[in-house]
This record gives sequence, structure tokens and C-alpha cells, in this order.
Amino acid sequence: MIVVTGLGSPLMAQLRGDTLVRGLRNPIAIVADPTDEAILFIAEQGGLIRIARDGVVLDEPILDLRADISTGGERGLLGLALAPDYAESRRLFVNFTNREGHTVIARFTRYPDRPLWIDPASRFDLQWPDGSRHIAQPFTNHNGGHLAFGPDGYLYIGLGDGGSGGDPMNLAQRGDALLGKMLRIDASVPDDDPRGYRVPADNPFVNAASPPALAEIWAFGLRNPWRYSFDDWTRGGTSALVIADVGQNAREEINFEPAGRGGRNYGWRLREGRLPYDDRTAPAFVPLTDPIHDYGRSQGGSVTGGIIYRGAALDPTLHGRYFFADFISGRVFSLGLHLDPAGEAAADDEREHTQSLGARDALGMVSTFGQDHTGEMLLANYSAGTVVRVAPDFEVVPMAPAITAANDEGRVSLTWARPGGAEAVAYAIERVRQGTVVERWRTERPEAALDWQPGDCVRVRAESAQGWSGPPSAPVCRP
Ligand SMILES: [Ca+2]
Repeated sequence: MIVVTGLGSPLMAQLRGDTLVRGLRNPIAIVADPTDEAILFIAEQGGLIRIARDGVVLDEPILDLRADISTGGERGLLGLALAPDYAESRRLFVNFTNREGHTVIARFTRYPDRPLWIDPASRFDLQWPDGSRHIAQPFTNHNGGHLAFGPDGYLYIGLGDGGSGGDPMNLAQRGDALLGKMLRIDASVPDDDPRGYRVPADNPFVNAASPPALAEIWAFGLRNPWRYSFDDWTRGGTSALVIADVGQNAREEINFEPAGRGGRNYGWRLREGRLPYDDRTAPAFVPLTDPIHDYGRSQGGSVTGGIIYRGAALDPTLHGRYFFADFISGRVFSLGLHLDPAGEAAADDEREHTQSLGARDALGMVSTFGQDHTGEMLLANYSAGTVVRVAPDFEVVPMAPAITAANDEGRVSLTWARPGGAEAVAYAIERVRQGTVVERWRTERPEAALDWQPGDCVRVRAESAQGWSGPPSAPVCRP
């Protein structure tokens, strides 16, 4: 067996977009149900939360907020996140603009005896420091809207700068404003907690020695964060937070935050991307953290943040790349990320995937990304009302082999038949421990034998003549 080192391969041609769900209207969030692998929750901007079971949208929404929200433009139902203990607590959180256009973060609970449906009477609106159960929005646009739980179990709430243009009230740099910030709260409080959350004691601005700021604030200087994600810590990711921030006139940006590194200032309105924007007022504090990547109007006009890919089906060279899209241009890109010892990332090797995923017809305006139950990448076509899964293209990569294993005293023998799809000329054998590939070998014969330890799993990928890998076989694990 030969150890494979750094197989270089063109990445773009290997992907295709499979339309997985149809019949939605303006989807803006996709969340996999951790209690049922057949189910995806999908939030529609107009105010419905719907479910797709095995790709088929059920007619009846599981929650209808249409009477409670304002919608259109940048308003509406904008975010959905399930509590980390959703299976037990049955709690989920939504972010919407209410009838007056103000941001509400509301907790709901699903019925105990109707697993998919949400009890509208369970609604509880979180109460903010000014006593309101909403966050006042001075203008109609830049409402942010995304919600995501981090690896710490806390809820991260991305808020835009309140709108208009150029942040006229300088809210993103004001410590007494929640707008223009990333917030972090502990929402795992009892149902009878009057506010619905507590501030984690280690939030960066809790300490009196830090710049004066509301304790809910995690990071400053965001204009309109439209989608952020944590590098999937359950699949070998680093838990870093990647925040896409929509620009004003010139630059769309992607910000990278190593795990747990709150208290940063991402620069708006002093900077737009890496460019100076408006320095009439001083920043709340320095340094300003520049994005790891920004782009201009030749590529698009409104960034949609995606995910760092940690699934298994796509070629291993795509593992750890950051995928994102542009809502206006409908283009999809990925970046290579290189982490230094402090966990900070540099981005390079930008590649475009728009054509291979089906271009404008398939992608439309990409409003959000998601992950299915196996960590595979999904994205929402806002205009056509579909969910697209990013999948291997079996015209150019082989399918997964079906392997047969015989185990004998710590040694396993594997055999498999040549799989379908593109012709397989070689195979990569992967040793997986705790969800992470720790070793990879290559062979040209459809068989292998290796020693394995308790806890080891082994899987096989087939490779095309170009060295492109198909998805792995189902794993075989040491009994
Ligand atoms: Ca910035």
C-alpha cells in the first residue's frame, strides 16, 4: 500500500447540484431535525415553518407566523435554530420582524405528543436590556436575522446595523446598542425565567475592564451579517465562527473567528471589507479585525455565508474549504482555509462552483446554506423555492464501493466490486477514528487487509483516472 500525500485535483467539475426539495416559497433557513433523519425544517420568509420529509414538503406548516410578522424586502421570518437539547426540551428559536418591523427573538416548544408540530401558544419573546420584548429597528433594512447555537451551547444572534445606508446612527460601533453586533446568550433557562435568557459570565464585555458595552454583545462592527456558521465540531471542525457580512457599495466580506475568540471589532462603519468607509467617528475599540476574504461587484452584490465543508461524500480535497454564495449574482464559491497555530485563518485558492451546480436555473438567488444529517451541504434557491444538495457528479467520479469485510484477531480483510459511475482505476482506504480520517492509503486492487484497533472504522473510496474520489463506502468498524 502507498501513502497518498496531497493529491491535487481540479475541484470544480466533480460537483453537481441535486434539487432535493421543491414547492417552497422564499426559503431562508434549512435545519436538519436531530431526532428524525427524514426531516428537514425549512423557514420561509413569509412566516411559515415547514417540513420536508424525505424531500417532500408537507402541505401543513408546522408553525404559521404570518399574522405576527411584517415581511418583504429584508423583513420577515429570518432565522430558525433548534436548541442543542431539542430532543428533550423540544425548544426552537425564531428571529422575525414583528408587525412594526422590530426584531423579535421568540422561543417556541413543539407539542409533546405531536413530534413535528410546534405549539403556537408556547411562544415566548425574549426580553432585552431596555425592557422591551423586541429589538427596535430604526429602518426597514439590515435586520440580520440568523440564529445559530455554538459548540458552547449558547445562542448566537447576528444583528444588522439597523438600516438605511452607511449606518447613519453609527450603531455598529456603539456599546449601548445591540444593533450591528453579534450577540451571545444562554437560552437554556427554565420556562418561567422572566427574560428567557441569561448572559454567559464569560461574555467579553461583562468585565468592567472591557470597553463599556451591553453584556449580551459578543462582537462589534457588523453591517448586516447574513448567515454565519460554526465549523462543525462534531465532524472534525475547529468550532471557528465564520461570519459573512453584507457590504454597502463596494465590498462583500467573510470574517473568521477562531473558537471562543469573542470581543472583536469587525470594523463597520470604519471599514467596508478591507477598504476605509467612514472614519468621522472613532471606533469603539481597536484593533479592527479585517475579513479573511472580500470581493467586489464583479462577483456579486450581497454575500450569503455558507459552511466549512465537513461532510464525507465529496472529494477529500474539498474537506475544510469554506463555501459561500452571492444572493444577487447567484454564484457559488469556495475558499481554501489555512490555520496558523493560534487558529487564525488565511483564505486562498478561491474557486467557483456555479456552473457545475447548475448555474442560475438551479441556484437562483442563494439565500442560505444548511447541512443534512450526514453533514452534506444544502443550499436554498430563494427565487425558485427549492433546496439543492451539493453532490458528487458520477459522470466524472465513481460511486461508493460496497465492501465486504472479514475480521480476524485485530486484522480485517476487505473486498469490493468495481462500483458504478465513472470508471474506477484506484481506491483509497480511509481509517476513521471518532469521525476523523487519521490515515489514508491507496491501492489499485479491489481488496485490502490491515490491522485495526478498537474504535477504528475503515471505509473505501474509488478514484477516477484523474484522481478524483467518489464518496466513501459505508464504514466497517471493529466489533
Ligand atoms: Ca468588516
